[in-house]
Amino acid sequence: QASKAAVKLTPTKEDYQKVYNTIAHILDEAGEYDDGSFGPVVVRLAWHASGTYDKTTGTGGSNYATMRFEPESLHAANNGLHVGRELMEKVKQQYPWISYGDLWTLAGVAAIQEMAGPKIPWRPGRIDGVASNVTPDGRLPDATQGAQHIRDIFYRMGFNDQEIVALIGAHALGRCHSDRSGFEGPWTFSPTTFTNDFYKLLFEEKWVWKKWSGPKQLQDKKTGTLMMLPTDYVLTQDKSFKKYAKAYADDQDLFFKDFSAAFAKLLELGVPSQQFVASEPWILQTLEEQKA
Ligand code: CCH
Repeated sequence: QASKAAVKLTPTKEDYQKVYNTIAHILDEAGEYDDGSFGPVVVRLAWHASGTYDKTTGTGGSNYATMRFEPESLHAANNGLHVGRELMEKVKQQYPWISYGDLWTLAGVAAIQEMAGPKIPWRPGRIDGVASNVTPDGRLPDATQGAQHIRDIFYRMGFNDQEIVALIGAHALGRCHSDRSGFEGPWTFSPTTFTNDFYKLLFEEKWVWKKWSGPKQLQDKKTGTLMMLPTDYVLTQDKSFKKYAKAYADDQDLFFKDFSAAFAKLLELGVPSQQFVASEPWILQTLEEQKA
């Protein structure tokens, strides 16, 4: 008879729900960190792990979790994401069978859902790569640029204008840190709750250039406490982007539906479909739903 330890079973949806739950609890144990949640930085980790995808060469994306390796871990765009990676290391120790790509993307899903966002369909199947799989610098967007740059970057991943605008709405969450990106401040008054406030504020507030020695960014004229990146502001200036941004400002349900679809797509970029364990993505439950 085989000893218990030798029996290796394929993890089930219930096993991944357990990992989700562990992540959800850790996101909340942030104490004085930022606005009291690790949720936003973990969403950013999932996005930067996935957003390196290049559809022409099929390289990049979340499959190999290459941000673990230098030089990708040191790319300026990834400044500060060691916070998220180190948090996830604790989860990895508890569930050594999960791949880093699955862990980081699942953490992004848990963070969105626990911060009152939409359900994000997700399934496991990413495998760990090696250092030679790292992606070149420059695949993630540069906040100082304009509409052409945003399109170049996101079209390379296979997204259209509507999906681009929906994805950037994640800036309802979190904040910029001058010691990470050079930019400073939050986009909304509720940076740990997923809302369509990013778009609402873009249109409702008057935005003026911040007078400071840091990189060019906008601030709301009324309070001076909120910020927009040049690339965020472009969503109100470019005709095609503006159409979608306005629609999301007016309709939170539409934003939730479109964000969910685009974010789920982002998290699967570059993962060969035969690697997926389940033929359809799963919907995992929030901690709150499991209480009921
Ligand atoms: Fe972003 N983002 N992002 N972003 N981002 C920053 C922070 C967050 C750009 C630039 C920046 C997406 C798209 C873009 C988050 C999610 C997403 C920062 C500040 C910059 C700069 C980093 C710092 O200083 O800590 C640009 C440019 C684009 C596209 O044009 C997309 C897409 C997503 C997810 C779907 C989240 C969340 C944060 C907050 C992180 C935190 O630590 O609070």
